[in-house]
Amino acid sequence: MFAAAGIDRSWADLGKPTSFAIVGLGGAGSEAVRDLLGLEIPGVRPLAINTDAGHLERMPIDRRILIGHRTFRGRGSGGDREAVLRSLEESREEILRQLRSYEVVFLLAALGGGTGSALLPYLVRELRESDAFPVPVGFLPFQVEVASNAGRRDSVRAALRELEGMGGLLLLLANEKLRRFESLPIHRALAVRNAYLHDLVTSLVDMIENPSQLNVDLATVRRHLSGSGMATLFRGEVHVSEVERLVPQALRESLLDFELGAKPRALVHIEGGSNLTLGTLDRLLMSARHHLHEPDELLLGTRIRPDSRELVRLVGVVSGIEVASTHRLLDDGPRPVPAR
Ligand SMILES: Nc1nc2c(ncn2[C@@H]2O[C@H](COP(=O)(O)OP(=O)(O)OP(=O)(O)O)[C@@H](O)[C@H]2O)c(=O)[nH]1
Ligand SMILES: [Mg+2]
Repeated sequence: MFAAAGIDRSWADLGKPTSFAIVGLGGAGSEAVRDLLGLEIPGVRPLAINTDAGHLERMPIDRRILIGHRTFRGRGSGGDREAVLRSLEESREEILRQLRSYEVVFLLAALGGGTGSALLPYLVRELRESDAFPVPVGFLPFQVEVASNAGRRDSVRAALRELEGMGGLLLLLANEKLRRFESLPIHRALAVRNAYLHDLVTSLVDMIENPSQLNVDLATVRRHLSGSGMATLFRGEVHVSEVERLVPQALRESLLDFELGAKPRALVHIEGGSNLTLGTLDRLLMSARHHLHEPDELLLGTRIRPDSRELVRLVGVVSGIEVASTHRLLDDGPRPVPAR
């Protein structure tokens, strides 16, 4: 019957698991991918792309792509986003040959440098034109970095303009929000951000690969997220008796300053122990709807894990947001000295 319809592959072939890749772009993006490897992301292929050969060399990742070597001689772009964009044509085929074989491609980049901030919008556009579904995550630099380096602000502004102009999903995390952990060593503070990334990746893989009682598949997740626009992550964990606290707490602790817009959308993945009841799930969902201002669309995935015991964990993507973090970062130039 399939052959008659022009499909010559077997059912088994068509039912193959979804292929996932997580790709670090530039220095910070690649470092984030390396850190995620230590947290385990089974079923997801890690890759790194950079203009900086030395940095790539140090990445314990099999698939590494050096780009722009004629222009930068393997030395990194030194924040020159425009030069990276110009050099991309020489590497385009190689990058796309490697990336187009995956169905879902997480792309991680800091927006304040040259390489990651040029690659992120470029690859989102290219992958959307193929069959792949890109999930872009941009890190906004610390306020102090931007205040002391106008080039970083220009890179962030240009990358955001391109990404926003294209529409579709863009997840943002602000480094500045890590300042509440300022007494921690830097790598421990970054580990907080990486925990968000890890939960994003593992919960989307789980939703797509292991449909739960509530049936969610790749097409549904893709359709939902593709219509999302600017978005961020929230995550948290509470005792089963306190599920009403979970969503407001997770939203308060998110790594971006934002306001919910008029039409928020959300994707929520919930994990609980075998005693997670319909009543608890219902209370959690009512609370989510309330704190997310009755979103137009709320896509839900659930997973029962006996080892969760009395804990309920949640990972969410909220979109349709007004991002205060970017306004603050891009508009706050040096303050004029008040006249005496
Ligand atoms: N090194 C590092 N920098 C981070 C991390 N997260 C965010 N950043 C920020 O990343 C920005 C610098 O971007 P990089 O990723 O180093 O730049 P790049 O994309 O490699 O671009 P060029 O080196 O300029 O070509 C700075 O604003 C850092 O604050 C991280 O985990 N590690
Ligand atoms: Mg670099």
